[in-house]
Amino acid sequence: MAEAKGIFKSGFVSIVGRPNVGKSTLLNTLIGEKVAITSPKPQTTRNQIIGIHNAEDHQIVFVDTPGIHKPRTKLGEYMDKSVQDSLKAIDALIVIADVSRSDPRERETIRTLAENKIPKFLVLNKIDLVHPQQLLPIIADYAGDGFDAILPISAKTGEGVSELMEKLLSVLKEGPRYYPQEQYTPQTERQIIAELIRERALFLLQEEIPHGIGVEIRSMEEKSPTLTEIFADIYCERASHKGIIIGKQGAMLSKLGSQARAQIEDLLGTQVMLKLWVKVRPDWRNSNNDLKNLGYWEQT
Ligand SMILES: Nc1nc2c(ncn2[C@@H]2O[C@H](COP(=O)(O)OP(=O)(O)OP(=O)(O)O)[C@@H](O)[C@H]2O)c(=O)[nH]1
Ligand SMILES: [Mg+2]
Repeated sequence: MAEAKGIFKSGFVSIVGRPNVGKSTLLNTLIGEKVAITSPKPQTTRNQIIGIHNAEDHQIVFVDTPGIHKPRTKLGEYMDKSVQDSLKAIDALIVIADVSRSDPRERETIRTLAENKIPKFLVLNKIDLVHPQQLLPIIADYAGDGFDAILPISAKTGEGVSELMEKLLSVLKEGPRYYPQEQYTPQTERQIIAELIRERALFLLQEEIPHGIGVEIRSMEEKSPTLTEIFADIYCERASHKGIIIGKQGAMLSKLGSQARAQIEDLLGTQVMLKLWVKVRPDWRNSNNDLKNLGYWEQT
């Protein structure tokens, strides 16, 4: 960009919206790496996930957040606080709506978020699922809300994502490189691995069970340059859930383990020996201690 010559631009950009609208999918597409886990079930993301977009003349630090919902547990309150915290000290805001389904609560959430006085963009996601003509009334409906732009995109196919990036760059100001250029996330390998295991649980298990699951990496050891051994605990809330997670003769746990292992091997670039234990922790989502152990606590 000619006008940016000599100037290094940077900033923090939060990605917010209701559950399941595609915030984490967009983060991954923007970064070009799997930084955040995604799933067809709502309330997948539980805390702020940072993804860093690096270039020679700019750095954008994206903050993915949990979907905005009414908290019912301490974990829910923590998730809600993660969203509120992500709105402090940011340089721009991406608000996402899902155009493939209509939800009156979404309209209300977006109106509230539009009150933020920073540069803000409304992203209409999942356009690959609707006819272009369906977009016009939606755009018209949001037109008066004060967004700097309304951008139809598909986080999944990448359509419209480069236009969004250009819009962001046009509002970002001169600033420091907050993270080293080669870093695309500050999350630790342990954190990413715990999330990859949880993602497989979200895909493989039905309904409320995955929402009651937490994953703790007990140990991680490089046995050799080509082999990593990982022990992880899966917390669930009831003995009946434990039975379902383990499955008949261990079939479900073994499927979960082998799918997670494949993803972890991709991440680490070594072979992985993954040992999973399922533990019952009744009501862990309301226990300060358990939340702390699983990393759901004050983060800054
Ligand atoms: N067809 C289509 N599906 C999408 C698109 N973006 C996301 N999805 C799907 O929507 C579902 C939810 O995506 P996520 O990225 O996990 O949504 P999220 O907003 O992060 O959800 P929470 O973390 O639960 O708040 C997943 O099944 C995605 O594959 C899109 O552009 N098109
Ligand atoms: Mg998410």
